[in-house]
Amino acid sequence: MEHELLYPFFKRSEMTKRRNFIKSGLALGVVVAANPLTSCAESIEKVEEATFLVRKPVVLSTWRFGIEANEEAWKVLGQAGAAIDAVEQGVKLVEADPNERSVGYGGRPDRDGRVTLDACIMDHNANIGSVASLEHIKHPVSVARAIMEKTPHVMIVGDGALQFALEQGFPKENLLTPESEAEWKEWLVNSEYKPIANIENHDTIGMIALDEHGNLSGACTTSGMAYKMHGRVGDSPIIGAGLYVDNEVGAATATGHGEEVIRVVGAHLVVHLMRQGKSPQAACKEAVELIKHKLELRNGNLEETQIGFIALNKNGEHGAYALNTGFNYAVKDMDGNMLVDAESLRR
Ligand code: SD4
Repeated sequence: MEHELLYPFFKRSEMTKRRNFIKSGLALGVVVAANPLTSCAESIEKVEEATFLVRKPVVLSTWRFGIEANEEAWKVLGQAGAAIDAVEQGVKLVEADPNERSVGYGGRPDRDGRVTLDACIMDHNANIGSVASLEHIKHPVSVARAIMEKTPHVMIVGDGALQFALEQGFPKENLLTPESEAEWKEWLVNSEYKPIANIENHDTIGMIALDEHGNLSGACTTSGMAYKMHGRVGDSPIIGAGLYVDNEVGAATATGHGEEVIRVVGAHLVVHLMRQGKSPQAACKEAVELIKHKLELRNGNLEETQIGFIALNKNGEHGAYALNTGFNYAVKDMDGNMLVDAESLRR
């Protein structure tokens, strides 16, 4: 397992805080990297000596479907592959699954019956690519990556995104499955727009990973809010809102009501708070608190709004936080793959 001395950007006092975080992480069942030949206590002793144990590789994904997506990403990470490849492969699994009705193929359509997809990707060099309101393409995350790697731009939307995807050889497909179409027709009867987060306990997939080389990357992909207005774009394809990666600090991604996440530039805020020395968990919590505060100022409906953040830092420490109960995320490292219930501000 990997041990590495880190980080110039943490001051000594922050190191102590982080040491305590690692200890409390142990109490919560979060496993700290340890040489198989040393005990946990010895590992902590090393931490006492201000040596930080980097736990890598590690991958985190939003929601329950993150378990399978993490396994897919691990096929790359476990072979010493790059985080950017891992996150793309991981989320593609969910994009292709017609039974996941909030991402990719089989995603719930907008109110006009059109499946429009949003996705973005970001690597350790701050290379970024993004698509919004893309129709007929099963893997928007790969189109986002192609934008990142093959164009001078970072974001292409709607018809332009479709045109680019077709030029790149992505097949044009019908993404509206009979099941999603039937649900949409049922919705049309009342046409009442009531976005519900935590639908069947899964939603947008955001994935962030730290690879064996110590590089961070992330991806985020969704069909967005069901029955949204045609052309509506949420936070998921917006770098800084739905996803952000700073290879010197950490990475974060969001799920839930995109409008609220955009308002506070959520994922960037979480990473910024980690840069200031906050643990991933504390950073996610503070971002959620700000969203709650802004909602209260506008008399927003706290009960019906869900927001969830997950975050990972360069040490491989992770955390999450949600506005309302019900959000969970999957974490995979060399010790296993587990679903963690996120803490929330509201019960
Ligand atoms: C959006 N954040 O389009 C996405 C969807 C989502 O819970 O995650 N909903 O706003």
